[in-house]
Amino acid sequence: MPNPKDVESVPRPEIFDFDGVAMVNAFTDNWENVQNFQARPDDIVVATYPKAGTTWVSCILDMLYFGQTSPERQTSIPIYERVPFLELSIFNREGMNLVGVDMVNNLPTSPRLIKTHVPVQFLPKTFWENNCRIVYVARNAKDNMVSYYHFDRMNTVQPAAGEWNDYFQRFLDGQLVFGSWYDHVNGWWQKKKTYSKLHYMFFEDLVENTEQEINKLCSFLGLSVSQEIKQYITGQVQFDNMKKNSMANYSTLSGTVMDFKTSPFMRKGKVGDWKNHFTVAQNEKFDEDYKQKMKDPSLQFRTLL
Ligand code: PPS
Repeated sequence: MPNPKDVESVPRPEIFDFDGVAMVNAFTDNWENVQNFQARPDDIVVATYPKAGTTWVSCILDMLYFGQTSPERQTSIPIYERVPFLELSIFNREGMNLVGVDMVNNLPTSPRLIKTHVPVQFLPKTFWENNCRIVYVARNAKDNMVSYYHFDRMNTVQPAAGEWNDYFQRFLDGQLVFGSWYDHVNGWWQKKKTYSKLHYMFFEDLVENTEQEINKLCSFLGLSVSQEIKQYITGQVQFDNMKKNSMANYSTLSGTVMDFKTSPFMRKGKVGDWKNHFTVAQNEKFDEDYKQKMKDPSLQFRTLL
């Protein structure tokens, strides 16, 4: 187990091109089993570009489905075990075996809640064949980049973050793990136009009105949940509560793959933190580049509330 003080010296993986998408081994080593994964019709997928609100929505879904029947889950099982990360394959590393496909196949629950960061073209085909429900969460690119930067500083499964200015350019170039944010959010948005069981939601809307987003999720999932329970869940998943909840805040991985002394997983949870990172010149460059890449006027993000 690396000493968190030594996070700088832990070897980091190399990024490589994987069918046009930047990836690292931890997400491609088990690729055949990922692609051959057998979905069930009631499986629910939480798909996101990294750092867009996966954990937040995973906790909401877990409480909606299992909060009444087995509330002890939320206080005894880390979120990454309740909602496994399908393509993750960390084997024999720091004494850890986290193999997403196996973790999903061993889930005792129904429905199974499954996390993925793959771009739409990589989702295993049985999810489409079984007409599974998919919740896609998107976050504005500027805050997404900042959150990812701090995550890459502290997560040894990821390539090193390096200097901020360099990181900024790699984000624009689509050279972070799971590839281009622009391709990711657009790819899933286009899919929504033809696949009705895809619910596309925004991190900013969740911050602005969590309860309203929970209501929309319930309609999409066909769940009838009392107002009282929805309000209870809304309270439980507010940032400050999740930050101190060791089953939601990834602290059980701190000191192994993650180093919370460098940056915690639950960092700020805000809209607009990019303003504390972007220089004026970077912001201008970003906006110009964004216009070139984001051509569909129906997909709009808010960078401030
Ligand atoms: S991961 O590693 O891709 O699964 O990360 P992910 O969960 O998608 O994103 C982590 C960011 O989401 C923030 N977060 C929240 N914000 C507000 N409220 C709640 N409840 C919440 N839960 C998680 C988390 O703090 C990360 O964002 P930043 O901006 O870094 O704080």
